[in-house]
Amino acid sequence: SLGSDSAKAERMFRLMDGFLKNDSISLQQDILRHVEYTVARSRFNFDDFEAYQALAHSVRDRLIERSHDTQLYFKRKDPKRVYFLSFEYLMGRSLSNSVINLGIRDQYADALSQLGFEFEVLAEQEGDAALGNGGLARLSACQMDSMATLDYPAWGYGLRYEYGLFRQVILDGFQHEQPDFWLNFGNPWETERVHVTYPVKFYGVVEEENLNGEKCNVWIPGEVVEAVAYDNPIPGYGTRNTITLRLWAGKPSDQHDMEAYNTGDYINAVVCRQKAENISSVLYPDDRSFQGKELRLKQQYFFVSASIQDIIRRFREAHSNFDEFPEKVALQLNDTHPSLAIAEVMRVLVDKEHLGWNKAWDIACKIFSFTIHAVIAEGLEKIPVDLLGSLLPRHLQIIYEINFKFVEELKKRIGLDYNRLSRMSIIEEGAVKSIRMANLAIVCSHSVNGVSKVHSELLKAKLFKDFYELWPEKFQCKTNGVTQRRWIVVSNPSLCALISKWLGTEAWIRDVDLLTGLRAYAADPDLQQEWMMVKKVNKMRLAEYIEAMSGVKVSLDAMFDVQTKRIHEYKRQLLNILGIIHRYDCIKNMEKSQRSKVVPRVCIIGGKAAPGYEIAKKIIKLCHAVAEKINNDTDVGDLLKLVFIPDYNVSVAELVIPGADLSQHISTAGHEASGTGSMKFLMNGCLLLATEDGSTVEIVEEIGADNLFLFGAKIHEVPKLREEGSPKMPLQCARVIRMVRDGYFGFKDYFESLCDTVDGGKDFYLLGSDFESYLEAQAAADKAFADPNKWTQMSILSTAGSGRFSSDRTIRDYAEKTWGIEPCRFPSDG
Ligand code: 4GP
Repeated sequence: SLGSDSAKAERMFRLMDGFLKNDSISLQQDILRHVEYTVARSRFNFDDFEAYQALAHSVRDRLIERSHDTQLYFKRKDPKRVYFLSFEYLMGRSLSNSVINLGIRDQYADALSQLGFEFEVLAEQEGDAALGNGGLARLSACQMDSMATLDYPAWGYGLRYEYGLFRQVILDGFQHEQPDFWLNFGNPWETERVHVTYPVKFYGVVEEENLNGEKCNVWIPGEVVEAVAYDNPIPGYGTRNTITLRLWAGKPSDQHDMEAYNTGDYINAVVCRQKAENISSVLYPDDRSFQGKELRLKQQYFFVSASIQDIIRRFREAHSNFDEFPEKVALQLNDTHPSLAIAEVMRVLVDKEHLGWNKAWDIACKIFSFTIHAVIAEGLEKIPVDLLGSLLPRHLQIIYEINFKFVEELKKRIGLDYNRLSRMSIIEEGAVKSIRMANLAIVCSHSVNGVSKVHSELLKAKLFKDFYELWPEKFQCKTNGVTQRRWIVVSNPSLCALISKWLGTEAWIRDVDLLTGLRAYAADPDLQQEWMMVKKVNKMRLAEYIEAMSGVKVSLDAMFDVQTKRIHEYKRQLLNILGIIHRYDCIKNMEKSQRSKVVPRVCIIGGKAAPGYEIAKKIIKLCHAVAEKINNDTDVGDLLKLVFIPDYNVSVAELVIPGADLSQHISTAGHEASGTGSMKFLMNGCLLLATEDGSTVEIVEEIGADNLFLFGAKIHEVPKLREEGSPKMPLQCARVIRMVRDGYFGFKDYFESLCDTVDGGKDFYLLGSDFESYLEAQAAADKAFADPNKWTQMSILSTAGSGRFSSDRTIRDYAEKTWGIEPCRFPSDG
């Protein structure tokens, strides 16, 4: 214990600068020690992978030290903490990010070179931690980095899936999914906390008992699974603070299904128990489209229950009165996935702490806030009542009770408007009676936010109009951001150095608004020259990767035009491919003498399709079929190339984004909640070709409409265009679709249903009506690229304007306006 003498404790914190030293000799010794004793290889004989493991362990030691200091400091200061509950995190690799945030990358690089290894080569040995699907999951990772850097007393909670997002393997142009058993070779970054375990209950019955004359509900579970904590340190940049991402894994519990053991069916009992342990085994690979799967519901409750037990245990260490709970705890629901936490908090406060319903509800309403990442009603999670009732009988009762009280209150406010009452009810009647998780989250949360201005407005005007009218003050906007540490400092070191040189400081890495200082030099020929060189080096890196992956050699003089993100109809990779076919067709039909005027392009597409999403898989196949044709056409040569980058993930993104000249964010207006890829490209001085959707609208506000290539229908125009349908199909679009239909790229029958989505009468995503304006934007991009100075100026202005899209800004906003928390910085350097 640090005792009550706070001056003494303060001094101790100041004195203690960690046991581990960071000079080259100490680092070398540490690495070799881990080779010998952790990896258990001879220090005289180990390969790159073993060197990476030892290196990672030595970095982890430093992270652990800091994380202990941070937790101890938080404990002493006892600030209000935020607990970020997210079902998915796309952390990617940890090594480079950690040593950069710790401020010891160069020291490590030096130590390794003394040992005969290269830092960059070892960094490539690390696999990605891919415990998430797409935007939502990577956003969680960026936000963790910002919470640590800004010294907020924060915890992340999630699930430690044994199989992360599937690996995408392309065979004959078709996507195949392979399991990502990322823990096969161990995970040097995590620490298993064998003592931090909680029982998580499922099934069973609820019985009423009499407690001191009061009726109370007791849940007798049918199954118990143990949750074990695995801690992943998240170091801040420029601070000693290192926070924790705590991920839960399922483990056998002594209490599990005792009945089965007693009946003597030992083997069966063990097998059943193993099933229970599999709760955390696999990540669902569909973003926004699963419905009512028992395992998924189990996963959600498992992680929520363990997290809430952990949070309450921590609170109780310092407090005995739950009145103080809202002053010490903020719980952030990252989408609906963790919203069972509401019922769980109520269960604990009512059934176990016996606070009484009203008091418990009052507390719950003060601690929860809710971020929604969906745009359309179909994307909202619903859980069949029967399923919930069998798996979590007490929670179903609690949700019914919450709903009953809510509807009663609502009747008082709005009268007997049954349509509206039934729209707002947490319970959806119908063929399958279900719980609307978003409604549950909104009813309880004191703040509900969308992830861009446009999205937040859409929530108010459409998806949650009824709720907005009832509680306008609840509805907020928190435009997403990404961390410049990962997306510039780690992934684009040459740009990082260049920016620091011209700004005369590295302070922008913590204070990203300073990037606007680049605006003053955007037209400076010296900066432009250096800027172009950096881009060239990054393009070279990317070109080498492309050649290694696909055998296609690409010209560095060509414009690298990238669209990388999950494959979805609304994201319109198909529009991109049709545009490429059009370009190809134009080149083919051009007089040879005209070809010298064509701006050469390398079109790069990458992304995964959910395994059950047929149309998305066809888009991937079409991309390959078109690439096959174009890349082997000697008529076209370097004027046009198309490559699909397989298995797009965080570490591939780190390579692709810095090397892009142009990137496409071309969702049908009104469908992308925010989009965060665009922000990463923007930071890296890549020009955007985009529709006015999601966060692009704010990017335009920041950098000006003439600094990017906008096209397409605006949000308010979409409904009318949809009504008009195919008549708007322009000739050029009809022609390229015809080429696909006629089998110009082969697989005629297979592509038929894909073509139908465009010219089959509906064209729901408006490829036809946006086609001409898309081609115009592409032509404008060509024209700008032909003028390297102008292009480079636009590129510099893109980076200069990207500061507003840092997750630091987003997190500060959440901290101040939603969570009510303050920085709590370990006093190591002052
Ligand atoms: C995504 C949204 O589709 C994207 O627009 C947004 O930028 C991102 O969340 C972060 O807010 N949604 C998901 C998902 O990834 O699984 O719903």
